[in-house]
Amino acid sequence: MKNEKQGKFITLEGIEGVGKTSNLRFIKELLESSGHDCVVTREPGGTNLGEALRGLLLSHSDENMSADAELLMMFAARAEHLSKVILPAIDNGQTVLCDRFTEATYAYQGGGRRLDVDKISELEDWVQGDLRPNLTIILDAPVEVGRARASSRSEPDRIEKEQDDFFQRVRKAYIELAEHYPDRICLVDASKELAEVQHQIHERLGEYDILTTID
Ligand code: Z5A
Repeated sequence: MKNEKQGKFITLEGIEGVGKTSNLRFIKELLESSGHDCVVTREPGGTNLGEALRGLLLSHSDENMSADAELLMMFAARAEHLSKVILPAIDNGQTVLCDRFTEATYAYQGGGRRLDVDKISELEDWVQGDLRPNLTIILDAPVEVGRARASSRSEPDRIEKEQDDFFQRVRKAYIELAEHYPDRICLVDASKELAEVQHQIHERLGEYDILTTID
């Protein structure tokens, strides 16, 4: 049975450079102004083990990592994150705001790497049980827009080194997720200027009843 005081679970998704990091702070402030006690975290990562796995997953090793190993490491990091951070916070009535979660696995490992979506779904059920985010906001923009914005930063990591067609498949998978689960996943047009993107995010949080004031 669900605890009355259970907190919300909100995730932010999108291809690289669409503005997740830029908008995470904005969302946190909106939530806090409605009385939410927020825990901000990220995937892969969020725990000591998760951050160590993140290092392995994104590092520039000469050795190719198999797609299955990549998938399993994402879920290993997620299992630890759920047990140490996400579930305790939700049970404590806090709102968890997470930079990427399982929708990224469907998009990158399912869409990008073309792994069997049924395998991902089995792992999702195994690791998460029936837990799904209350709301996933996908910041959507053409691949060239995200890549151009991200290009001003440091050297690309192992996944960022993929070619445009990989990211086109990732973007398509994200759009399909929003079409399949409109009750909990929405798109925001992130190609607009930041103020407009934030206006859309604010609207979505209202539409999905996330900003209801908490006493
Ligand atoms: N991954 C996976 O494969 N499977 C999984 O299950 C999970 C993850 C959980 C983690 O990356 C990698 O792991 C990711 C997917 C994979 N790999 N890739 N690619 P991450 O999430 O830590 O980092 P990222 O995807 O590389 O995100 P990012 O590049 O940091 O992008 P961002 O956070 O979305 O963008 P930003 O840093 O906020 O903005 C980029 C620049 O654009 C910056 O200069 C901003 O000032 C600017 N910006 C932002 N918004 C705007 C607007 N609206 N207009 C103009 N300029 C803007």
